Amino acid sequence: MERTLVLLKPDAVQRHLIGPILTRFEQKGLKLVGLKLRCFPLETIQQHYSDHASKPFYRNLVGFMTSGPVVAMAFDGRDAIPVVRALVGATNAREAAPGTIRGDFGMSFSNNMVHASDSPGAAAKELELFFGEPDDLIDWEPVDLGWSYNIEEELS
Ligand code: FUP
Repeated sequence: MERTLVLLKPDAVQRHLIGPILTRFEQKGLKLVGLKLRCFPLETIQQHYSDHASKPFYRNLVGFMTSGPVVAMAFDGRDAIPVVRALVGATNAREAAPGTIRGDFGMSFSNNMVHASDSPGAAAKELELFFGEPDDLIDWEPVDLGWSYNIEEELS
């Protein structure tokens, strides 16, 4: 099982897309284990995007991500990191494939609605940053687990 971080960016919140986007992840069979609506502090967002600190778009990106509420979510699933990235689609929403979240809901490169961890290392760091407090993450067992997966083949 892998755990990954998803952020619904301020454009998704302002455009009333929290429900439709969360539905995509739920319907896929990912297990929601953490959920927060916050205006995250500037320092949190700066740390989150620290790999991009030297890039020309960094200032705009941090300004955008602190411009309003963000929804942080954590999901569990087999191969959850690549599965979530595939559901989200290409960074530039205009180029993202139809059927992906960015491909279906957006037209912008920078206002692209969703962030998703891109590797196990990034996921670990990002989960600690957004869900690092005790009780932030909830472990629970969905009753349909044996229907979403073949337990013997995939979860043993
Ligand atoms: P992604 O992994 O698809 O979320 O994209 P990146 O980590 O490469 O970039 C983080 C965010 O910076 C993107 F979601 C959009 C923004 N960005 C720009 O605004 N301009 C760029 O040239 C590259 C990224």
